[in-house]
Amino acid sequence: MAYETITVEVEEHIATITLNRPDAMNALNLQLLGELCTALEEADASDKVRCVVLTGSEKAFAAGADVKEMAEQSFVDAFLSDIFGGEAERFRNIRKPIIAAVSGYTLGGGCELAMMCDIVIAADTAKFGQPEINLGIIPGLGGTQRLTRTVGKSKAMDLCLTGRFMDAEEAERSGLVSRVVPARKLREEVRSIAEKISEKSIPSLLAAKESINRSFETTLAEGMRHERRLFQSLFATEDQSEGMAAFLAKREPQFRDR
Ligand code: CO8
Repeated sequence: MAYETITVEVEEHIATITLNRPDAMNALNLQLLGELCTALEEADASDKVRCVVLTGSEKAFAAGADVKEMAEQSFVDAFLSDIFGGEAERFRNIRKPIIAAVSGYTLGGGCELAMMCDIVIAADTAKFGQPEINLGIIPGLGGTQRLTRTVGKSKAMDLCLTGRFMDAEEAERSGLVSRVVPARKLREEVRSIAEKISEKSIPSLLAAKESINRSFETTLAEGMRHERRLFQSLFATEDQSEGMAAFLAKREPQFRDR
């Protein structure tokens, strides 16, 4: 499929989706989010793809939702179109692992998009923030919800109420990103993480992602029950027998996604 605001490259088992609006710091508009969701759904449905990498440019992962597109919207426009609501739901439904590889500005909707991914790897040049308050609005794609669950109330308040940016080191310390790497090594490091993930059995990858995401939605007791059922269900797979047999025979497992 031909896209105008993203590029998609599939190499071996990894689909790399690159946000591509260089003139607007990869600002997220309806077209970009629509194309992104379609590309993610294609990757999710593909037998070949086992892991997705979502990235931007060196300057910006994404500097937020497109202010030019939003500026003239009235409440009724935003309410009736449920702006970005459908896309957020489509993103949430992706079952394969998604790694965000971010450098430069990762702001507003861009920071929220990174948080919608499963793992965030940051270049040391990355700058994170929820500057919506400077526009007379608040975050609308998880900046008050996912961010608070991720970095805690005090830092979420700090970021959302002042609109300040935080650097990659502070983001790692706060738990927003899992690793920080030198900018020139970002591509290579993320590739190696994606390759490592791609070697695993797809049923267990999907189950792990589903179970971790469930922890955001439910009580500990319910989450533990859900985890246990998924854990038990994996004993119905051939890959569980293979993984354990390989361990005991001191060899590498040959997973078949069955
Ligand atoms: N939207 C549209 N265009 C943008 C955006 C944006 N968010 N960010 C940058 N651009 C454009 C600029 O307008 C400029 O275009 P032009 O050359 O045509 O004037 C170009 O990108 C380059 O930007 P700058 O000249 O400003 O570059 P600087 O290096 O001086 O500054 C910054 C870079 C700091 C990133 C600056 O551009 C900036 O502050 N951008 C806006 C950041 C922001 O406020 N983001 C939050 C937006 S609101 C949001 O994300 C809400 C999400 C929730 C929506 C969900 C609804 C349910």
